[in-house]
Amino acid sequence: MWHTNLRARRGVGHVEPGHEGATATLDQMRTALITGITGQDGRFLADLLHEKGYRVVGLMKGQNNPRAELIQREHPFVELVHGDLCDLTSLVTALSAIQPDEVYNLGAISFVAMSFNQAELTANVTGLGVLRMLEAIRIVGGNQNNPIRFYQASSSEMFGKVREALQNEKTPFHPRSPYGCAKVFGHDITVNYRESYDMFACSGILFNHESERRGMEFVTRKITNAVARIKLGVQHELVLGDLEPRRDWGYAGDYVKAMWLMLQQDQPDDFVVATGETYQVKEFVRLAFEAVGIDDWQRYVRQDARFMRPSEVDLLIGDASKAERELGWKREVSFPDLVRKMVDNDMEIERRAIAVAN
Ligand code: GDR
Repeated sequence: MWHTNLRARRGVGHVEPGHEGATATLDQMRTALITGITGQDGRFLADLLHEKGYRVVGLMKGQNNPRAELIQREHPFVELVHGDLCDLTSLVTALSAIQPDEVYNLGAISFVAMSFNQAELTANVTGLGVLRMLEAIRIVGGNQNNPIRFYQASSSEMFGKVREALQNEKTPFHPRSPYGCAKVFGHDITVNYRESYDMFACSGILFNHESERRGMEFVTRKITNAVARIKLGVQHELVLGDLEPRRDWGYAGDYVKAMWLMLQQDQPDDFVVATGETYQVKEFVRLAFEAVGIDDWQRYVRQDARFMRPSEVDLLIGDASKAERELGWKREVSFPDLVRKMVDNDMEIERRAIAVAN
C-alpha cells in the first residue's frame, strides 16, 4: 500500500491518462526534487512540473557550480539545494529539509564515451548514486508507507548487445559500457527497494531523447551544431566516429511527460519509453544537412578513431506499448521534426554569434 499519509492528505490520487490537467485543482502544492537539474531532462521536467503547480527543487552539487546561473536565469522558479549523489549524508539533509512528495533521479555521468575513461567514477555516481538516494528516502520517509515516490532514469543502454529485435520491459540486459553496467545496477536496485521495502519506486527505461537543449558532446547536437556552422561558413567539416549504429531517437520534451505519469499511477512499475523507429547515425547526418539545403553531406563528414568506442551498441529500437497502454503516453515529435527543430535552433544560435562577433 503506497502513499497513504502525505499524498492522501494532499489530495493526490490516480490521474487518468490524458487528464493531467486535473492536478491544477490540488489545494496544496506538491514538492518535487530533481537530481540532474542542469541537464537536458532536468530542465524539461522542471518546466513541466512548474506548469502543473509543483514546487520544484533541484539538487546542485559542487561549490559555485557554473550551471547554477543557467537554471536561475532560465528557470527562476527552481529552488536549488546543495547535495551530491556521492554523499549520502547530503542527500538525507536535503530530503529532510525539502520533504518532497516525488524524487526524480536524473543525475548521472551520462556520456557513454566518457564512462570508458572514468569507469569507477561512473559506477559511483550513475550506479551507487541510485542506492544512496533510495537509502536517503528510506531514512527520511520511513520503512513503512514511505510517502516519497521515486523515479529512476534507467536507459536503453542497459540492453546493449540486444537480445531481441524490439526491446521491451522484459528484454534481458547486456550492457556494453561502464555506463550501461552502472545503469543496470541502478535499475535493479530500484526494483529491489520496491520489492523489499514497499517503496513507490519506478524505473523509466528511456531510449535516446534529444532536443535543442542537448549537450554538444552527444552525437545529435554535435551534428546539428556543425551543420549550422558549415552552412554559415564558419566550420568546414564534421568529424565523427561510427556512422552505422542505429538509435531510437525521440524528443526529450515528450519523454519527461512519461516520467511524471509513472509517479501518478496507483502502483509503481517499470516502463520502456521509445518511438519504435530506428535510424542510423548517418541518416541523422543526412537529414540534418538536407534541412539546410545541402545534399552532398559526405563531402563534409570525416571519420576519426578518436570518436569510436571500445564496444558499441549497434541497434536500439524500443517497444513502448506498455507505456502507451497504461500511462496513456505517446510521443508527439516525429524524427524528421526533431532533426529540423535542432538544426533550426543551431542556425539561430550561430547566426546570432556571428552577428555579435561582427
Ligand atoms: P548514446 O548517445 O551513447 O546512445 O547515449 P550518443 O549521442 O553519445 O551516441 C549515439 C551514437 O552515435 C555514435 N557516434 C558518436 N557519438 C558521439 N557522442 N560523438 C561522435 O562523434 C560520434 N560518432 C558516432 C556513438 O558511437 C553512438 O553509437 C545516450 C545518452 O544520453 C545516455 O546517457 C542515454 O542513457 C542513452 O542515450 C539512452
